[in-house]
Amino acid sequence: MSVVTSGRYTFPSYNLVFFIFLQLGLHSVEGVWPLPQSITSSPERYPLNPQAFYFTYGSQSAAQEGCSVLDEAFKRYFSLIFPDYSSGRFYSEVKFLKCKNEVRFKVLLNLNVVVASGVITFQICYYVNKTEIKDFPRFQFRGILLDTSRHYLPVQAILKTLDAMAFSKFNVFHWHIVDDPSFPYQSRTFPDLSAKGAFHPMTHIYTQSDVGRVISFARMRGIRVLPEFDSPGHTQSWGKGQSDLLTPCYSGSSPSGTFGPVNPILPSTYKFMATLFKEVSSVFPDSYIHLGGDEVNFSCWKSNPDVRAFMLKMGFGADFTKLEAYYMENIVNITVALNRTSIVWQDVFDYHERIPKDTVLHIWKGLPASYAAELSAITKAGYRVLLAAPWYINHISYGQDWRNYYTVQPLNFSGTEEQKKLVIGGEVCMWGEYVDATNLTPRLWPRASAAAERLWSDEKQTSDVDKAFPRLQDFRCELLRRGIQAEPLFVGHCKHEYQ
Ligand code: CP6
Repeated sequence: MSVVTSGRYTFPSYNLVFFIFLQLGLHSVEGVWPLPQSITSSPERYPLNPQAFYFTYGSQSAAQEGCSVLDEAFKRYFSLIFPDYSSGRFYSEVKFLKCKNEVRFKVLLNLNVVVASGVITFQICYYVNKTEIKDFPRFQFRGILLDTSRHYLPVQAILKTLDAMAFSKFNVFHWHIVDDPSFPYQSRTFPDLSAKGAFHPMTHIYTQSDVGRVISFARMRGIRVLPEFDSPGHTQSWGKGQSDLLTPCYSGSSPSGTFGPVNPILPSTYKFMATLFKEVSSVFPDSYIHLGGDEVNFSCWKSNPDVRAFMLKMGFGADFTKLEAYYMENIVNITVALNRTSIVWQDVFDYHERIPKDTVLHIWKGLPASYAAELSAITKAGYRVLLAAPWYINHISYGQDWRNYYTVQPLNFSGTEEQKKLVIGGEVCMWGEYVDATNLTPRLWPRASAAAERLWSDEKQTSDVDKAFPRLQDFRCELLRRGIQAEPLFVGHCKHEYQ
């Protein structure tokens, strides 16, 4: 058993190879999801005794005993393989006798019910087929976006999602933490942002300790936390706790009382942003920060005479994309000074902004034809790119929409081999307009798992969506068994319902 412990990638990819092996502990190859790069299963079966079973570090592995991420993962996965043994309910009096090959796992679990009284000796056997797996991810970035501004998601709901993410080998939690409707992040330096901008100043916030819990829970599961503080658009809630940050909109020659995007013409704006991002970079250890930059509405900037005067002074004329570019360049430079790499939505590239070459562009717009053209253009310019457009899971529809997420071909665009290498991965976006803790889990799973296989597995081996169907059905049952309330794909039942 070997373990991937460190990055040969810019995005360290520390999901663990043994995760897959462990799924085999209870189910046959059909339940293995996402499909490993290579898996050979023989009919040879071996008894698996929980009292003798243990995980071990590969002798070639960079990590060795005492690595808390792996030691803790060993414990979690032990419980998933031997749930009854681990709960301590049934096995305390049980002796493990020699197991015979013909004893079936399903039958054995039924024995559990009668253990309550007396000292009874049972023969309890788990079996695993002899299996060899060689595995590694196709893409280094496999993310899920949660939006905690449109609806507040309790920390528990986030942790549950992180757990489910690890089961599908996602390795980046993109936390779209604030936006127009609310500002739940409780800032140390600017506490008014959440005190005035959250849905509720005490209950609908993420304290520093909440954020710390999310980060360490994610880290234990091989998941990085990528914070997004989206600006200059999508910032209505910021204005409540930070006066003079947003642009005053005008109606004719006087202020209308409404506000637009962040005000790009004031030095105080950049001072504020530098302080905020300094805090963000101390709270979130990841080397990447998502700066947003999407969907800026120019009408308020246009209405404001001070903004128009600034434009003339800067030589931007009436081209507001230049103003947006000027703003984003300044924000990107702030994160450069903090030794962080930026990720921005594709809009920033579309405005031809002068941004550092290591910036990652995030594609969210369009139908297959248009995102393929964008992939070509961005990689041609030499930037790395992340693909989200085909995996907008908040846009669900009747029927088996997971098939659309599965059949995406991320590298099917015109470009050289070098260009294709610049596609670092993809992301499933769960925007929050119609999603809160009541419907998050069933909407996300197993849909996101379909994207997960596209991002992890070899495209040729997983090109047949009909072959994937029974495997995904099995995997969805496994998610249920692990406490994730994943939706059914279609008519059917789960085997574990009868155990
Ligand atoms: N919020 C923010 C959103 C979206 C974006 N940014 C969005 C736009 C269109 C669709 C889905 C989501 N809700 N901040 C765009 C990246 Cl279809």
